[in-house]
Amino acid sequence: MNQSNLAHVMGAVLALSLTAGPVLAASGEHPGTPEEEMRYKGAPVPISPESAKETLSPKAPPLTPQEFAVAKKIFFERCAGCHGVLRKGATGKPLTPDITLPKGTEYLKAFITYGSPAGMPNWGTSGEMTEEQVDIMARYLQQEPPVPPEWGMKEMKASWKVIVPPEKRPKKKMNNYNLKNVFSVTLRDAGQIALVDGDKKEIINVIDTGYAVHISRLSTSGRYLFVIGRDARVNLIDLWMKQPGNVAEIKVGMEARSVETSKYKGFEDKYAIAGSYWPPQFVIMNGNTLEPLKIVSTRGMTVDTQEYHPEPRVAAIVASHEHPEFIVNVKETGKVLMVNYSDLDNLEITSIDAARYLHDGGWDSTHRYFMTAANKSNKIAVVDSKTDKLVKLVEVGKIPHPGRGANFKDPKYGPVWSTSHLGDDTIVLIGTDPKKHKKNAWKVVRTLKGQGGGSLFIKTHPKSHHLYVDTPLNPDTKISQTVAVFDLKNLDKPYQVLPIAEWAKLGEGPKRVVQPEYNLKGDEVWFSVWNGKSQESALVIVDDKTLKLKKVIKDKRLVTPTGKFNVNNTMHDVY
Ligand code: DHE
Repeated sequence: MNQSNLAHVMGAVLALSLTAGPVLAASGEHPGTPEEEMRYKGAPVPISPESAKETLSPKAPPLTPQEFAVAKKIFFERCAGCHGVLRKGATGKPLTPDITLPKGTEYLKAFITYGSPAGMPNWGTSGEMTEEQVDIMARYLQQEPPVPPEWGMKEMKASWKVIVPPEKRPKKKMNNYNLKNVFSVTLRDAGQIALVDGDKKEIINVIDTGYAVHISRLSTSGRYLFVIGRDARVNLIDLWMKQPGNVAEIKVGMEARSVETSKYKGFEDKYAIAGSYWPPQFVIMNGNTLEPLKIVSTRGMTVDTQEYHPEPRVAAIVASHEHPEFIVNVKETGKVLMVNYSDLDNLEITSIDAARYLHDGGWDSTHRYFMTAANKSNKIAVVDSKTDKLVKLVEVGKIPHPGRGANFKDPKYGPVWSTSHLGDDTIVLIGTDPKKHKKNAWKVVRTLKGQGGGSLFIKTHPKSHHLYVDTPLNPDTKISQTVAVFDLKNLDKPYQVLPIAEWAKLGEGPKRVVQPEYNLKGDEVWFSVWNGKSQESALVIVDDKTLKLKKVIKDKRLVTPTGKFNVNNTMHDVY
């Protein structure tokens, strides 16, 4: 079993143990968590366990310092992604001592050892964990959670490097690449990105970035590329250089997922922002150098029960086109923060109540309304970036996961934004035009049936009449290795299935087909065929008109490609 499966099992066993009562393994399911979602959530937390200070809780069974070290490592690598570093609960159930202490060591041990009989492998009897480790984990969970250190201005400044200062950078573009058609491709497990020339379909350069690198975003001018790793390292890449490469870097915390740049008139290329999972905060930086300027904590009260949450992680961030504002999704509190960057010394933040747990999202076609997934609430929150108000919480399917979503005109209902789901096979279309199609606005006007659950990303382009829906986390390889294409001119027509992984002609491996991304012209769609770290992966390019294979890019350097960010489409929020 690989580490990520292990993590899910661990999460499943623990969560089950704390919710199912004292009957051993009464249900075979991770409560409320479909298999597709569990596959998604298990990345190890890149916080060094040694840095998290433990205190012995007098009421809990004792642990030696060595046992603490073992338990922390297991917990950070395998459980914290779902349960939170402080075990306060997120997509996984809370595992704080007020819950675990009354259950006791023997109870916890039994669940960790035997797991659940209905298909979920178990720790002890599977041999993944020794009896001793099970015992350590059972005792560890009754202790107060060890708290990793904070990461403030001092630590950020110490990690900050300007590799090429702005005055030493080119004054004009020094290469002949058609930059608007360059793709930044996440090489997840290599901790790198590949810059790929979209015209020639060749790798320009492979650049070192953070651990388990996650997303790329562009500055307004398109000159600077920002990349963030799960270890909270941000890299600033200058695309004007003869050989584009890193010009600055910083570590903004210990774990992070999102980065964005200022896009409002007069602030182009001026600021960048990065949000972190740990510590729960965001930082506004100088857009040319990554110098950290302002750090803001996101700790606070949850939107619904209005209880204090010590670890509200920062999920998606988008830059407003209506005001000099960053729009920051705070996952565990369920609040959307409109952070006005026009005066960093007198920072104005409008806090909008949405729902838990906020994750990803994108703009409607007018770039006024931010459509964002509150995934555990099965809702899309619509935020008006002009009035800085919540417009609506729209009920959708199970665990919406739009990426940035897809905008198009429904032949019957007018402009819509759409999302697929992790937890079911539907694609919902939400009306987004409150002026000309008032009665359809902020309502699900149509629901399409896709191939299955486990979808992460959906994409179209203003010049295309196709809608692509991936399903990389579906347990059936016939579904995870293919993509569904809908015809937007005739939504009643059944979708077509493109055998993307088969076209790539790779060897063994999961070969998940993930994240459609268009080229500059909007006439090609690029897919990653995401294989294991030591296996061959590929990029597959489809001709959008004919839906035929156009090109497969294979290269030893393309290790675990996942996200792809076309410079033009990312700069201008085209999706
Ligand atoms: Fe992502 C976007 C968080 C796992 C590929 N992912 C995002 C965003 C967040 C997020 C908050 C929105 C950023 C923004 O717009 O500012 N992702 C997380 C997780 O917490 C999670 C569930 C588990 C983890 O431990 O990291 C997770 N993500 C994954 C993957 O396993 C994916 C499929 C492969 C990979 O590269 O790791 C993955 N996430 C992506 C991609 C985007 C993304 C490609 C950007 C989509 C876009 O079109 O902008």
